[in-house]
Amino acid sequence: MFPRLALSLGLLIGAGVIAVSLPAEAKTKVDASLMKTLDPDNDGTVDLKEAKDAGSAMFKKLDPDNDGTLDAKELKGVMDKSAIKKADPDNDGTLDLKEYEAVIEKDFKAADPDNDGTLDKKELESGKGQNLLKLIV
Ligand SMILES: [Ca+2]
Ligand SMILES: [Ca+2]
Ligand SMILES: [Ca+2]
Repeated sequence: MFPRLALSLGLLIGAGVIAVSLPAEAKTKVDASLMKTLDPDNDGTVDLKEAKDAGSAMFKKLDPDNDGTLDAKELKGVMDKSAIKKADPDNDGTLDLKEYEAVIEKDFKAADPDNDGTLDKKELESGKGQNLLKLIV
């Protein structure tokens, strides 16, 4: 009886670890419908202007009180506190659209190792591309 119980407990704990570790690995898949949103000119890649346009739509979505800035609460799940601090040169604790777009530009460049000014599906789905996707979708 006891070894059985220990075994089931072990299985439960194991399953718990797997369940907990999954979300960290959850990736945003760049499927056809997401690509359509991000790539209005339909050339198969996302350029910086398209990323910024998507980002400013996201900014509006994150700013329901519509005061033109995002505070840490509104940025929850998108940027953590230390990322916000780095992105906030005027140090007022919130990001305005200009500051938000500067982060998009930085993450865009980081996600574009071949430096051709566009992100293809593979670059968007890379680790660095995921950082950018968080800001724009
Ligand atoms: Ca495009
Ligand atoms: Ca600011
Ligand atoms: Ca590229």
